[in-house]
Formats: sequence, C-alpha cells, structure tokens
Amino acid sequence: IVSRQYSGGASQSSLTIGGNTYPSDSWTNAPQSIIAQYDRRLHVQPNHPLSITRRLIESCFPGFQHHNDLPGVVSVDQNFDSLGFAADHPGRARSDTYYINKDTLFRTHTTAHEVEVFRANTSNGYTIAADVYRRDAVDRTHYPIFHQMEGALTWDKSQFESNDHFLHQLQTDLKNFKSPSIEVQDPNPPFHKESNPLQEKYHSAIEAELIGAHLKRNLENMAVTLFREADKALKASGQEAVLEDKDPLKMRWVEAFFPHTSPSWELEVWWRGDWLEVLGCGVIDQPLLIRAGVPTRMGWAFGLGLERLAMLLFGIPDIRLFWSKDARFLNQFDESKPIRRFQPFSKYPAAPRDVAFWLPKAGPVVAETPATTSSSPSPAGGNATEPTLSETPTFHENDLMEVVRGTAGDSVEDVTCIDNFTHPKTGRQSLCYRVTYRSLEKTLTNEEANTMHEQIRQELVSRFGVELR
Ligand code: FA5
Ligand code: MG
Repeated sequence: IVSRQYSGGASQSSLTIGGNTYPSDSWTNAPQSIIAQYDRRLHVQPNHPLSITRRLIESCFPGFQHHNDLPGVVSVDQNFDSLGFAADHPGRARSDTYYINKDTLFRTHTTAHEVEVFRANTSNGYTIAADVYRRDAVDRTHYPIFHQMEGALTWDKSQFESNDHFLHQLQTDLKNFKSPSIEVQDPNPPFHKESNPLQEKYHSAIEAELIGAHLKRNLENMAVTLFREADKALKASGQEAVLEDKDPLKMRWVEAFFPHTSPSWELEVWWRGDWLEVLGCGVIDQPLLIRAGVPTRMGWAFGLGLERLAMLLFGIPDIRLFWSKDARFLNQFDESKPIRRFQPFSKYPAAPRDVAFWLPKAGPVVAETPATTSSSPSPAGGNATEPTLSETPTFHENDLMEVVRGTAGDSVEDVTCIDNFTHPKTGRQSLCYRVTYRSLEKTLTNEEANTMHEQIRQELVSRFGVELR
C-alpha cells in the first residue's frame, strides 16, 4: 500500500555515477546531493582524521589484507541477498536506502563485499574500509554518507578437526589474552540460542566457542588500543583524561542480530559516563561462506563506524566537519604525529526555523515517531514497507531530511520533530519540525536562512501535498 515515494528529484531516465551510467526506474531515489559527494574517498585522504583512524585500526590486525578501494555502487545481491537478508527485511526499504534502480544501490554497509573478498580468498584475514550510504536523520552525529570498517578472519575447518596442537594453541592463546588494562563485564555473555543459533549443522560446540572467544578477545584488544590513544590525546591537550592509568577500560558485550553472523554481539565501551556502541560482530554465517565458494573455511567478522571512533579520538563535535575543505579543519591533523585533540574554530550563531504542516488526508502515513530516529541501529532500522506504486504520495520522516539536505546541504546542523498531533475529530495528522541552520564556515544572514527555509516549505508542498500551517 505504500505509494510513490520522494524520488529526490531524479526524474531523468539515467544516472551517471563515478563515470558509469545506470538506467533509472520506479525504485530510483538517489538524489544529486549524494551523487555529487560520491568518490570523495575521505578514508584514504592523507592526514584526514578518518584515514588516521583507519590506519590505527589496521595496525591492530597485523598480517591482514587491507581493501580500501572497493566501489560504492553495488548490486542488491551484494548488499542484501548474498548475505541472507530476507526478502521482506526492513533494511531493504526505500525509506532507508539509496537505490539507483531496482537492482543497484549505494552500499549500506561494508559487508556488501564479504562474499567477493572471501571468494578471492587471498589471505586468512582482511579489513575493508569504505564509504557507506543510508537515508537517515539530520543531526550532529548522522550524515547520509559515513564510513565503515569491516574485518574478518577465517580458518580451514581441517585445522580444527585434525590438529590437536592447533586447538591447544588457540585455547592457550585465549587464556593468556588477559590484558591488565581492561575490565570486561561478562566476557562471554549468555545469548538466545533459538534466535542466535550456534550453527550446529556446521560447527561443533568447541569450534563455535573458540571462534566466538577469539573474536571477542581480538576486538577488546583493538578497543584498548583506540581508547588509550584517545586518552593520551586528552592528557596532551591539558584536559582531564578519562582513564586512570591503573583503572581498567570498561566494556561489555551485548547480544545482537545480523543475517550474516550467528551468534552475534555488539561491543560497548564506557566512555565519559555512557555506554557507547562501537561495533557489531559475530561468527560468520556458514551458508554465506558456502555461497562464496569456500565451504571449508569458518571464522568471524565485525563492522564498525569510523566517524564514531574518529569523533571520540580527536574530539570532533560535528560529523559534517569530516567533509570540510576548510584549512582550519584539515591542517589540524598529521598522520606522522601522535593524535591531538581538535581545536574548534569559532562557532557561528544558530538560526532555528520551524515548519508545521498537515499531512495529506489520503494514504497511509509512514513517519517515524518523533526524535527516535537518531538511534536507528542497522541497515535494518526503519519501516518494512514493500513499495508498490499508487498515486498517493506518502511521507516518511527521512523524506523531509532529504528535502532539507537537498536544499540547504551542510548549512543545517539538526532537524528535530517538536510536535506530532492528530486532530481528534478529523483524524488528520500535524507535524512540526525545528530546522536549525548553522554553517560551520560562516555566519548565515537572516535572509539566507529565510530563503532556504522558504524553499524547504515549498518543496514539502509540491512533493508531498502537505498543507502548511
Ligand atoms: C552493520 O552495518 C553490520 N553489517 C556490521 C557487521 C559486520 C556485523 C560484520 C557483523 C559482522 P550496524 O548497522 O550496526 O551493523 O553498523 C555497524 C557500526 O557502524 C555501528 O556499530 C556504528 O559504529 C556504525 N554506525 C551505524 N550507523 C551509523 C551512523 N548513522 N552514523 C555513524 N556510525 C554508524
Ligand atoms: Mg548497530
């Protein structure tokens, strides 16, 4: 029953992205603002904070092969089907994913490349760093393009089956893996074997246990490396360090679900008074490895967000800064030196403007509940809606975010729903959003903010048939 969704203005019959041309169709929703930023490749720009963070993580996995050049336009098969995403998995929804056409999209995670990299199987372990794309909220921690880093390690099953020495060695390694500087709450937490099975059909209990433990100890080690660097940078800038030398770094494992791993976990780290989700991981789904043509391999994989870690390492307060070409930003980072805290340049004044409107009466309303989208957890976060074409435009909160980004770009710091009201008699729904305009590079005049805001209001009317209040 979902209807025609916002196409981002892509009304042409084809799209040209990175030198390739793709036919568009009724699934196309990738806007020019995204296409224009394709191929900035921030994660490999020398001295860029995302590149520095990537290299620091790579250094935690010696001997791994590092893939940093895999192109961001992938097939639906690569991004979803080959990873075991169900046909009705919400991550596939057009409200959450940028489609180029029904078969082609901007990858929503680096996992899109797992099958091809396992197929090539040139080494036991690898990382993949790349730009990923998700339709999402507008605020200081969300940007429609961000960067992920994937890591995976596999063994041949025969190593487990026929080699007592190998097993013994692995067990001993794991036992000795106790870093004195961390405190892991519940290093091997219980999980639900029904929803997060041990893959008994493929893995013996000891194999599953060893792979899971090896995964967790390696990632704990990586987290220690990263957070110690963050702490050193804090101390060097004269700020109060977060970790005391003798205090352990606190972490915990939380059960998670991914179609491409089982069992799965998320690692959270206690940082400045809060639990911070750092990554998702798990034992690789064996059917995925079978599809990749390496049925005798088994192992673990993880995926993390580079911005999240870079913001924490360098103290970068707004995710838009990573895209800045301003020398006052770029000149602060030097990959040949220890990490230093970012020194914010002057903050320009904010210009908040509200927009309130009635949604059109006809058609179901696909809108997220106010102010909850910022925690949208996975490529899966969102509404499971199977798009079929009809004449009624449907409104999803991410469509508004897209109108704002398409019109005002990086001049908007935040968009928050401040009122959501359904008229008791007519049943009509009214929404009010506060759009906070603030450039990172200059003071916006009242007139500039007004002009952008008026454009956004008119777009909402023409795209979705809303009635402005
Ligand atoms: C995934 O994308 C899985 N493919 C990760 C994975 C890989 C699991 C391999 C198992 C094996 P998720 O959507 O949670 O999961 O994203 C992974 C990480 O990316 C998060 O832990 C977070 O660090 C980061 N991340 C996710 N969404 C955002 C966002 N909007 N902005 C910044 N970072 C984000
Ligand atoms: Mg997650």
